[in-house]
Amino acid sequence: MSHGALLPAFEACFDAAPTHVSRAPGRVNLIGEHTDYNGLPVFPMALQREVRIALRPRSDGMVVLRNTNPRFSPVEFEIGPAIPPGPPGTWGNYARAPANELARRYAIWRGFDGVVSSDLPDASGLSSSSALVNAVGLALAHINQVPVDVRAFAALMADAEQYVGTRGGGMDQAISLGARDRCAAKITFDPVRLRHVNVPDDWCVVIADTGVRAEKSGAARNTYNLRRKECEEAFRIVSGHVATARITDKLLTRWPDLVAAIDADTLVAIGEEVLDAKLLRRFRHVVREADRVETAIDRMYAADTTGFGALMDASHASLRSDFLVSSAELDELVAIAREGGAAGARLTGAGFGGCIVALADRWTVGSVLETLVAEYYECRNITDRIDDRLFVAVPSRGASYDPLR
Ligand code: NG1
Repeated sequence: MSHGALLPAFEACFDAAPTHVSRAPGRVNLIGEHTDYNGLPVFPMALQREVRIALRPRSDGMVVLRNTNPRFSPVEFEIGPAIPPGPPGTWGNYARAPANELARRYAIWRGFDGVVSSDLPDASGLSSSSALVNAVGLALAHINQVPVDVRAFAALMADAEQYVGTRGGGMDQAISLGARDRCAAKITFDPVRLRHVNVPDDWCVVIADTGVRAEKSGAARNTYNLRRKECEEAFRIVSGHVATARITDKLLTRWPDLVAAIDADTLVAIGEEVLDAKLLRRFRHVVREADRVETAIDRMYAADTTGFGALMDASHASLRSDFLVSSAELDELVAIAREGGAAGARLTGAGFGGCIVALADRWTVGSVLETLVAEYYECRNITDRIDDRLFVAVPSRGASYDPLR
């Protein structure tokens, strides 16, 4: 995205020139879904699409934001450690979130005037929300001389986003801040770490949007939070049983301890013994998905498209049947992508709507895109903004805060 209309828009709103641009990309998660809030690895990459804020620091503590998208009304608030939230689901809460958290930890006092623009579809599982949190957070940190160490800052931004009421994990903030060009990254948590892996040159990562919005600040939020609770409960029961039955002597206080101490097959077998049917499904998804992340990274190093694709298919099946976060439209897009020749496809992000990610190579990508257009979008008479709904992701660098002159 170029600065395009952003700078004139700022001048029209604030009658002055902006001094900086704070930008943060969205992401697509290749594999490792609903694992991050359990402290288990994920494997996303940042996109070429991003949230951008043209801004000018103020000499008081106000943050004054306008959005180039007329759907998003103006937002103004004063920085502080207990900022009252706007109505649930409104975009301004994603700007208040980092201001609130930074003010809880540092003596920040200086706000900014800003115009926000984004070429990321919102509520689509591509993490436009965390991109906004990061872009505002980075701006406030720089303006107030708060140190920005990417890994610590990613954890801080993940804590900040809890402000909106979704008990999310830390994947989105970490990849949006720490990504490298041409790379995906394995992210592990507590503390945040990124291992960058080159995406093979002839791999094409296709993103297709169902057009069904996955408002995580709305209805989907409750299901998302419920899944997190179910995972906590399953962990409590299984780790308790493992300790009582002395299956291992290791101390199991977190999910990563459990999956490191006991192999996936044995864990699922233990789950079958001690969990009820619903919790077993959630547990099985998390255990198997964590395993798939490790194997998928090996497959990427080996440039094994077929192997990576098969893991994506297995991930989708598990998210659909065990974790129950897919939808008819997501399943349909996945099936069409496979029919068009994709090596594998799955829902990406939280689910409940939003996007799928499909893996193709340079020889099959044309057919995958054409089949998706013909069998999903044209069938629904969706012809406008097709490039926003269906595109090939370019693994891109993470967020930055740059002077304009
Ligand atoms: P999206 O798809 O951006 O809503 C959410 C969480 C992630 C992760 C995925 C599921 C937030 C900000 N993001 O992503 O942390 O848990 O779901 O893997 O809550």
